Amino acid sequence: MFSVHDCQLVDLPIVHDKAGNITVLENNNNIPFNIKRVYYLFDVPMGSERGGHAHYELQQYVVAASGSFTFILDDGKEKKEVFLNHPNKALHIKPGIWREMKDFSSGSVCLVLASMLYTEDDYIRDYQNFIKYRNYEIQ
Ligand code: T46
Repeated sequence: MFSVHDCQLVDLPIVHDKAGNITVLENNNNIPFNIKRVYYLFDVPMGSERGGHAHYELQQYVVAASGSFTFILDDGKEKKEVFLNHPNKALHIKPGIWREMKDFSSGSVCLVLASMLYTEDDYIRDYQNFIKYRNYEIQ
């Protein structure tokens, strides 16, 4: 079982050019899992809150491709806030971590690289069930 301390910001490589920068992420190279799915959140109205769930198995790299937002991570014992505001950083979210997202700036894009295809079976959407799951695993 992972804690919020296992979910760290990772520096992403940048190919600098005076005409602009490129960041490249490749399976089995600079990503610690196989990317099975890519999705992104956009047009998030200011003041919206998203998330409110954990995943049993899914790992993610989350990048503020544009703008900024805040993730609140929770392992059932501790919480940690992570502010993302630059495409050169990824937040690596390990399995079994509850997350909330807030403070989306205007025009922000939240890009997610995910280790699994979408399945609702991988979600824990009820916080009490999440706490039960974490406590059961900790024993
Ligand atoms: C996370 C943040 C950053 C799909 O049909 N396929 C998908 O791949 C996804 C991610 C979602 N959906 C559907 C399922 C729900 O009806 O889109 C709806 C919203 O999905 P979800 O509740 O996952 O949305 P968010 O923005 O709360 O969370 C998602 C990720 O699931 C989550 O792990 O970290 O984006």
